[in-house]
Amino acid sequence: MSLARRNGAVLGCALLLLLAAAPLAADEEQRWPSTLAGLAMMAEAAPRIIGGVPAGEGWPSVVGLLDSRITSNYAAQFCAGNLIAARWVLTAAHCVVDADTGTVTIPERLQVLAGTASLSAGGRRVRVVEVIRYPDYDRTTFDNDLALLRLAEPLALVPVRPLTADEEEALAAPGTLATVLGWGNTVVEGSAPSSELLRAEVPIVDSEGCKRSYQGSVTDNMLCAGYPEGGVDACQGDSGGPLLVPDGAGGWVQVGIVSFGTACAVPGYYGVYTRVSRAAYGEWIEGYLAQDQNPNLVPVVAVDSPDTVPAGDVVTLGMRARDDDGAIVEVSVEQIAGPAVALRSVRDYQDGALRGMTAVFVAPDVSEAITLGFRFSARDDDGVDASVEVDVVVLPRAAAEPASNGGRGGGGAWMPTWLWLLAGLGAVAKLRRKRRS
Ligand code: 4AZ
Repeated sequence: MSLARRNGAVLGCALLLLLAAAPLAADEEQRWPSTLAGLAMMAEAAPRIIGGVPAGEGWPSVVGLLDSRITSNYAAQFCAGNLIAARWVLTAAHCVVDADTGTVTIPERLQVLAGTASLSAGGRRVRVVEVIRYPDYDRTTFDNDLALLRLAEPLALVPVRPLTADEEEALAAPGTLATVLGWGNTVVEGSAPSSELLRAEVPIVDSEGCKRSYQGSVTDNMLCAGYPEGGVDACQGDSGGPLLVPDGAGGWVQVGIVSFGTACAVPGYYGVYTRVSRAAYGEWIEGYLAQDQNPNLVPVVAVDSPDTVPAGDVVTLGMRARDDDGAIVEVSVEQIAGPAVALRSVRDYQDGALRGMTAVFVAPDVSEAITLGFRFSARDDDGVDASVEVDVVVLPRAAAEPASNGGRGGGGAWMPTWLWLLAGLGAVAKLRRKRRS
């Protein structure tokens, strides 16, 4: 589910939570009248709905996905994920892609809660520096529902790796009892997310049975788990969390990602999971994880800019940054030479990752040629900076050659798409590249 929707749902269910006396954070319980507190304790002892039991602290790879704008972990949690390597979390694409627009959530909006089974105590919020949805994710069918989150730092927690295609038969055959974990909804009707990590055991179901029950909307990229009679299932808020099976050596391996289902725990409808063992997923994931084996590389910064511009024109400068072993976390621009111009800049994102910056200014009115200098900088997730300086010569109107700026300008309309078309203008040759690290 999208960030906004969960936030709404969480707010909406706050009252319901109180009325149902579902377990709340310990410090919140203490503020309740004693009768309510008593009710809360009864609810704590009652069997968890949708067949879950408190998971305890033995699941360090399971992390909560939080909306970074919300300070309470309980209110901020909207999905889950699984740490598959020290700085990589595997989650559902639908957790980080807007269902209506397809926009990928920017990393700054996300945090990962790691190192705790409780949303009310312990653990640590870790920054996300890159959100990568699987390229073939289909937000209307939920096909290929997976995404990777690159964390700002490696975590000293034991990861649980994804199941590979050749292990599927031995470790995840139909009938295998798998374990699903999450902080999601604990009631079939209404909304009561859990403040403690819950776990439930569900058998893996053969694909034919699952496809029948969902009448064709389940693809070979999906896997089902659950009981025909219902009663045990993942639910809203568990999305993105892992479905695990024993790895045969005393550990666990991730076989699924909580993806969707018709309601929760109802008869005739299994829980549907992303089938992690698809060979294409393995290759895609490996490509990103392999980055961690590289030594740190400094970010590379390139700027597209025209050599010369006529006075009065709207000028667009585009900076692209790249970091082969990680992610760009900050970009900036400053003017370093010439009469000050009012520089407007915006960060550019692609697939949720910071990719660069676009800066726009109006070339000042001049009677003779002047040179304006700008410095673009980028910082990567290892804290390494790189920068590039670029000069733009402003010519008096009369002296300006009409074609020198590709006919751009005219009324200040800003068209970023032009920017990349200008790359071949040879402007890059004029750059004075300066790196510092
Ligand atoms: C959800 O909305 C969701 N019963 C997750 C899992 C299931 C249903 C809905 C499976 O995030």
